[in-house]
Amino acid sequence: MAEIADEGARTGTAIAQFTNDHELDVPDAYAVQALSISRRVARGERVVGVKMGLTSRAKMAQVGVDEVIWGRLTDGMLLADGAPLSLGGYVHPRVEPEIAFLIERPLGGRVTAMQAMDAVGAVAAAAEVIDSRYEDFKFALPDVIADNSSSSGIVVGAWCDPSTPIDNLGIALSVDGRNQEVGSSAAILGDPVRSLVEAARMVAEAGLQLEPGWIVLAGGATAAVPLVAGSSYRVTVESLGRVGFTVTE
Ligand code: OOG
Ligand code: MG
Repeated sequence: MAEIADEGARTGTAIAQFTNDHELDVPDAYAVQALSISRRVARGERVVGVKMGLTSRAKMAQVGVDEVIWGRLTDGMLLADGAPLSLGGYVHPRVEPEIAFLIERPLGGRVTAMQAMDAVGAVAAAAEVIDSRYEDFKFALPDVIADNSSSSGIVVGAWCDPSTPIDNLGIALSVDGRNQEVGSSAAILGDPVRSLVEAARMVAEAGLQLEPGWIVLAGGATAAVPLVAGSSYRVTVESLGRVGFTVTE
């Protein structure tokens, strides 16, 4: 399964849901994810952080799964702010607004929100390109976990002072200059720092900790929007700034 998930991601090819004809529980799905990422690492990629997923009602409703999940980020997923993005290599990509934390001190296990923020060196606005490898973007909870929680690309904006309040920031996702999704960072578990607390707890279950230099994405605050050739996408987060890209024809 790890090979199928990895090949689907590497080549941008749709795959069938594993749960259609396999018993797959959540712990096994995370084991598939870990194996699939170790294939990327064997090809020379480096783990640069984790992404949290389904931390807002809007996201849960869009994909019909209502459990918080996480995935691994590698340097191969990093996209430069403002750079053109080609649809080659994707199955059916979407973009969503995110808030990113830059980890400065190791963080893992059960921590308070205050301990979590103490480990943060900076915060930023970010855009995540998600691309489920499953046909029709349809999956059950174990499927999406095995598929690295749809991780595909991340664009992180300028790093800002970690003391910037982030609990209720206005967020907009615009397409060709028009707002398509608007929301608040409060949609992310009530406060994005709760997502960081969950990240610390969940990676510890996998025997990991959030490492200095890692990026943690808190999870989409609004529904995701499909990428269309020729369109420009921009995420604006009040107080943190904006990031974006244009999809090439
Ligand atoms: C799953 C990934 C969810 C988020 O921010 O909630 C995610 C998906 O929607 O395909 O990245
Ligand atoms: Mg996301």
